[in-house]
Amino acid sequence: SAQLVQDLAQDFVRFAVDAGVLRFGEFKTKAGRMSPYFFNAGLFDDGAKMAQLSEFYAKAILASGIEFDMVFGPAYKGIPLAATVAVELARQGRNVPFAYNRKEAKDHGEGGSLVGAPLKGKVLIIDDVMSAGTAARESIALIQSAGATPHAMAIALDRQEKATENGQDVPHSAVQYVRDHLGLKVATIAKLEDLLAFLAQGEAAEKMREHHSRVLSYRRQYGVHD
Ligand code: OMP
Repeated sequence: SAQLVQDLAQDFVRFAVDAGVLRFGEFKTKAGRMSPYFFNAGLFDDGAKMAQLSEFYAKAILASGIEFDMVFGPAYKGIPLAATVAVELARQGRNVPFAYNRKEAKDHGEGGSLVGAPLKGKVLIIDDVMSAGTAARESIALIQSAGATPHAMAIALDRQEKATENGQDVPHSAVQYVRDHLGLKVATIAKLEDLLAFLAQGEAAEKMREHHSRVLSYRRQYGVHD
């Protein structure tokens, strides 16, 4: 199963690079760092890519052994993710309810900001990347106030880098914070270390050597240990 998870991570990195979702160059992150790579999940932009993406999530979630009673997609990016992951989980034999939130509460008709199944039991939050963990904290508060349990989170890529608080680097990543301080289980499809392994091996090596050394030095500067 460790091999399966490892293969899944490598397949996912390859898929994301081929789809142009994972790119190399110079990008400014939310924290203001110059990153040699960027993962833009919004570029999974057709039906076939969404189908593949949701299959990666579903496999990573089921392989993690994490318990969940339903899935929740935080607006906006989490909404199509939770919907398609719920479809794929059902295809793989785990049909569970799903829900998402609106950013603005409606002023007519059905009140409130929640759409879909009522939030209850162990909720699995689906998101793309966590950088500061802002979206995670908002989802956790929302799930708690609905009387359900924010139990776990599934993300596509763990950048494994130091989070920032009030503009300062802290020693832990957003994923570590959510896991160790907020007590959620976290399932990830791939991590920075999987990206590095991809850049270092096989047919990718020649073309990707330059990217590999840039990503390595970025990790030296901002990376965390897991
Ligand atoms: P939080 O919701 O604060 O954890 O931030 C997630 C954000 O990270 C996303 O909304 C993106 O703007 C950003 N991001 C990526 O999507 N991909 C990356 O590779 C890096 C970042 C980032 O800015 O750190």
